[in-house]
Amino acid sequence: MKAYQWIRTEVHGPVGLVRLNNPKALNALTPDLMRELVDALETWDRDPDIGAMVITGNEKVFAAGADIRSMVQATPVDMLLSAYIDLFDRIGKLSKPVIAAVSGWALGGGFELAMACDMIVASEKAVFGQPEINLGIIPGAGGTQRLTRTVGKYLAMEMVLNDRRLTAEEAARFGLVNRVVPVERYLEEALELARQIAQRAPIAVRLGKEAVQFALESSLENGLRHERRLFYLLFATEDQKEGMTAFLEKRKPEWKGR
Ligand code: DAK
Repeated sequence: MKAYQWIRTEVHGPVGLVRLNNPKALNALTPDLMRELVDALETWDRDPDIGAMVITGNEKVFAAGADIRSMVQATPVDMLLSAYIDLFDRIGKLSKPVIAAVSGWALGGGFELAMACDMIVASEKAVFGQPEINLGIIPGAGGTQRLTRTVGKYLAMEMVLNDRRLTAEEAARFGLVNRVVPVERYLEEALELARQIAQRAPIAVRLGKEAVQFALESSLENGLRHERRLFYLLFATEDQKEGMTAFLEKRKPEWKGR
């Protein structure tokens, strides 16, 4: 893995970890930082030795949003042409699972980044919010769409229109996070979850992720049809034969990712 300026990368067995590293601006997501983040994640997405990825910040802040400094004087055309949103979309298109390990602030684009991940593990100090209204704008990287699909219209309205922020416990109650753990343990917990998933049948994990994502984009009928095709496809894998044979032989399966 290359040396990056705005992120730190570590490999923990089959898990790739990215630490956002722009501490002077509370991990504000500058275009350069986003470019490095996506580059690291896409590199691991292609690496057969990596099965899952974790994105984290530090105990005080996950990310305080897009870089306000670089947007003050922007025109609509600047925003339209900015690479920012394409970079966000590329995170949503990764085929391996990505877990956000969040402590402290996850605001604006930082919260949208967490929501673009597949799972969220929160420390009890995490705070989630879409404060863009304070800047005279609205969320632009999924914050009105992903949030509403998860928490429903009424709470999303309050968060988007009036900067209602959620504590970790509230976020758990509204289904926004997978679990809340003490601050000393949130990163280890996210890494352990990633490690467990990375040890499972890789193609089934990949297609399972695709199927769950599709549920957010389609009618139930189309979603069920799509699920069934992916289900049938798995019967063409060696891992399906191995998984079922191992069950019957009362042994652990050995996955090949084929
Ligand atoms: N951008 C740039 N700098 C930031 C920043 C940000 N988002 N957040 C914090 N900083 C900087 C502060 O300016 C300050 O810098 P110095 O004054 O030291 O130079 C330093 O980080 C420490 O911040 P504070 O002094 O404010 O720290 P506090 O602990 O007092 O407060 C806070 C922490 C997180 C509550 C506060 O910093 C805060 O409210 N930050 C802004 C949060 C926010 O409004 N986030 C939304 C940003 S807008 C797009 C789609 C989406 C987007 C963009 C484009 N396209 C479709 C193209 C997304 C937009 C956003 O996310």
